[in-house]
Amino acid sequence: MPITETEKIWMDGRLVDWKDANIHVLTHGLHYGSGVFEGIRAYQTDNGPAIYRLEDHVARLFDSAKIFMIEIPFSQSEIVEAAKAVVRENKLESCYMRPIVFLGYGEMGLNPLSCPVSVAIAAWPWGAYLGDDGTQNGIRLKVSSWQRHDPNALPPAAKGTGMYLNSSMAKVEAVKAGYDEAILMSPQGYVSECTGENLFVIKKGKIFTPPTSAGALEGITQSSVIRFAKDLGYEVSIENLLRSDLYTADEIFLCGTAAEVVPVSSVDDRVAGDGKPGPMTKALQSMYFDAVRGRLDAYKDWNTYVS
Ligand code: PPE
Repeated sequence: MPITETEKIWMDGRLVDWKDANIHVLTHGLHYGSGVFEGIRAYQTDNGPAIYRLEDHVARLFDSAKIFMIEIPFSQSEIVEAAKAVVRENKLESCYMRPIVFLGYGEMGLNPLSCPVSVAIAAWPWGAYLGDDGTQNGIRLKVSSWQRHDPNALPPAAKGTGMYLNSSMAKVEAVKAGYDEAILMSPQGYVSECTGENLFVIKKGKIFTPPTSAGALEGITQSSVIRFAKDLGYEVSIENLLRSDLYTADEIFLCGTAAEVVPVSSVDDRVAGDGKPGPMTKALQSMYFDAVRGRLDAYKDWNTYVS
């Protein structure tokens, strides 16, 4: 999806012009994928723009960095304030935000421990990641021939930049085959997640989503949806799912910061329910869109206003 340029990017402690946020070609992260990142959204609310679950995203960024032994040269609260400044200074009403921490220029080779660490936060207006039609009517999924990485090869709890070659290959394969998005299975044969979204399956009124041990990122949108579902009185279970559970589901949806909440109309050409977004999916989707826009009192703690 194309990027719309904005004015300023926060880089290593200060706001620089968009065109000046550059790096050297021998940057460690470019060669070895040695970086961690987040995807965050800010939404327009009645009290101005609010970043959704900012503190949780920043905490996960620091967890990801810790897993790879990358030391972030800022505190969590400095990054929180920097993120707010990026939305404010670019005068954005709603946007997608990309904080990234990466090993910079100065060392080459696989021992990165003395490499300088850079941090940047960019933000730009970004529409529906899987298309407006997908958000409304549902998307078609395909189980990938690529597996999610084993937790002892690359830890799924970390959002490491290099790890996304796996997702990218699965995405390309699915799109070239005429589908919208891919589902990755774990090496143990359980359903893991999509290329950049967590997956939910609904069967006989009960909601299921795979655990981190199946290779899924512990999604922040996933955790919002679990709370909404419980508050609506639905039963939710985090457990391993088989490929056939996808084929016999009454409803399926996926969720993530970029994608938001998106209904699934079919998996490997097996139609989910009647192929239209189901009632529980629609209820959770509309709750999500209300919560991110600060319209639900119960979840206002999750909206961080930028000014
Ligand atoms: N799984 C993966 C692999 C993933 O990348 C994401 C976010 C999720 C699940 C959902 O996590 P959360 O955003 O906390 O609900 N993917 C980010 C990057 C997508 C991209 O294309 O780049 C995102 O949604 O911002």
